[in-house]
Amino acid sequence: MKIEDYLKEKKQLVDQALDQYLPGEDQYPQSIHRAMRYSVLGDGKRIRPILALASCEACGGKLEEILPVACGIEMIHAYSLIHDDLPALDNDDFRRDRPSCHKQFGEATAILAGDALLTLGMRLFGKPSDSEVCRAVLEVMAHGAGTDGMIGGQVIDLEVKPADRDQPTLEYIHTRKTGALIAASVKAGAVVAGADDGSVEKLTRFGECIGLVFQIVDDILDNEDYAVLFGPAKARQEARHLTDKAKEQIAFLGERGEVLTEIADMLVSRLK
Ligand code: GRG
Repeated sequence: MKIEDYLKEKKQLVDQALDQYLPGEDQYPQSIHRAMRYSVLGDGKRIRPILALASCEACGGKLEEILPVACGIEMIHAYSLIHDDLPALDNDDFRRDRPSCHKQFGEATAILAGDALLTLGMRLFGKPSDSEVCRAVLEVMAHGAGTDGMIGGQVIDLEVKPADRDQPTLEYIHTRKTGALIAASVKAGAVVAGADDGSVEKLTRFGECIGLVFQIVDDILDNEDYAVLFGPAKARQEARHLTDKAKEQIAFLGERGEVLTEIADMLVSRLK
């Protein structure tokens, strides 16, 4: 199967499951459920849940076990975007080509919609059939989304002005703000599949490398941080180097790692 077809098929699967896991628009209290659905079901790439599915499949796991976890991950991602767009943070009026959540529903509802998505996401991490797996997934995701992960990166991004960012600071921000949730998605897939510790470790390294690549490419496209510090050509070179490193980590998967390898190649060469 071509990678484009794989991504399309898995995006559809995730979108259908998200639709089912989210409370209905008419469910009381309607205002919050409408805001949650609006933000999650907007036109996103679903790269994090697809990585979780691909990682789980590469390790021989079952799709029905990872699907709720993958949806929980996308909900956490949607919450981070809602909160990031708020006036107190990035103050963005648009997200995914339409008004951001607070523009559409008001600030108070947007804050609560983000909170509710984080909570529902966590609830979905308790869905796999093995309780030990649920415990491990909760640990992986709470770590990836918390103060040593996404939130930690966001805090330093707020506190250190772009002009004052040296390479270690940039690396701290980017491995956490964007990279941690991407790495956690790949790791959660391996954990749900019941992969051995060595394999989980290698897949986590893969996730960390492509997570950083994702942000470096974002910077190149937006001419920010990495692109400013190193120049776009060197930043691109670093992204390619990290992609090679990522692929080395999963060489042990052989043919089963093909989809993840192609996703890594796609992320480094994306143009939007
Ligand atoms: C405010 C809790 C909190 C966290 C903020 C992820 C994040 C941390 C902020 C998002 C800011 C941002 C736009 C960063 C650039 C990289 C990024 C995460 C882009 C959006 O992710 P995509 O491209 O979006 O996967 P789609 O819409 O495709 O899901």
